[in-house]
Amino acid sequence: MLPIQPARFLEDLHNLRGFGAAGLGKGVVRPAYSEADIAARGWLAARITEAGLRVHVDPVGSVFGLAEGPSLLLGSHSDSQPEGGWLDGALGVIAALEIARAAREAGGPAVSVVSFQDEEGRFGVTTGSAVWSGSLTLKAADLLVDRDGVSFGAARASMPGRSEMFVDPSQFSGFLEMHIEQGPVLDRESEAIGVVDAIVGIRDMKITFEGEQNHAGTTPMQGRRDAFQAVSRFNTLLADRFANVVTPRTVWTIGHISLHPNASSIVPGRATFSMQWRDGDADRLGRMEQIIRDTAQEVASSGGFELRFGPMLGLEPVKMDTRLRGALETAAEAEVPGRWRVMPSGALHDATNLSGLMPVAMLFVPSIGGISHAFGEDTAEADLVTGLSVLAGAVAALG
Ligand code: HGY
Ligand code: MN
Ligand code: MN
Repeated sequence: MLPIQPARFLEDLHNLRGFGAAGLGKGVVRPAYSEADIAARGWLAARITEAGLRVHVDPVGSVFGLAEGPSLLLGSHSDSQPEGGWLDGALGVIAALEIARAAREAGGPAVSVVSFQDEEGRFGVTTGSAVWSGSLTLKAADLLVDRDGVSFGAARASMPGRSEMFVDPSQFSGFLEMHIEQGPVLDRESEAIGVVDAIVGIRDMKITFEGEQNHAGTTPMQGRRDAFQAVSRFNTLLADRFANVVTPRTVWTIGHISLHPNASSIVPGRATFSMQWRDGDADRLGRMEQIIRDTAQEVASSGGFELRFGPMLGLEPVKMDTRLRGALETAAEAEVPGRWRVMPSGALHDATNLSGLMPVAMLFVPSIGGISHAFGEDTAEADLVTGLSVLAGAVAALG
């Protein structure tokens, strides 16, 4: 067994939480390229150097800690949602650091570490690992903009210490990512570990309805071309149209909407909103896309709106590697017999992008109340340490 040090692991996890700490509890605000994110990555690079690994910050700001020669890659991301929890991504990065240190102290196996940039998609969808894995060109990524119109190219240019070179993925024999479940299952079932069998796919695009800006008091309801009403009608119709296509696991979300000019006495002339949907079946994602486009077109034509679709970003559903997953299952059964399960991931992870480069596998620890992407996200420290032990057991076995 690798000589992991739970106290050192927890101390670094709490240190990382300090960068962008927000809210009353353990929340963080640490979006990609924010001051807090850049400072956190600087701190991480120093810890990686102290661990005896070679730091490499790639052109988009993903921070690697490289062992000499061939190695197993462990990691996740350290950027957060606009309002996030202290563990989403950070847990996998610090667990990777602790195992890399313990592996070096034990004389092997060789373990490298990574914290990918913009997994949370301030600009795209798992942008840093999408660029590294080649599923998104750097040129295309640089043109992506956040909700305030800042481009990825401008934001990454603000981050010091980036190399011009990307890390060569062929040095890695595989990728293991530990993550919080971000859902209610393990907590509800009082189980300690989830071993992931597959990660869902996703589609994400902006949709704009253009109607007619007008006076909220003098414009009769009949004949208004109120862009918010178009979104409302679209959303209601969609639920009906999806009824015989989706399953209880399918999800779709309108998480961001901007109305122009966004004033209480003005009928909004324009509404731009994010349309995101996820499912484990690529074919179902495609059928949902067609329904979304057709329904938006129907609302636009019947209500006299102009309709625009932004570029659609997406990732395909992926299955975890059998051998790596088997090592996690064996380690889980050894550590918490009968208190673990195989389960799908409804959240996206960098592991999806890496699955095109190398074998990948993931393990989950419980999220209290299933809360995530919110300041209230939390996991009992005993569960965090259990996850670390299972990950270490799998790494030792794969060694
Ligand atoms: O949205 C996701 O699933 C990931 O947490 N970014
Ligand atoms: Mn995450
Ligand atoms: Mn997340």
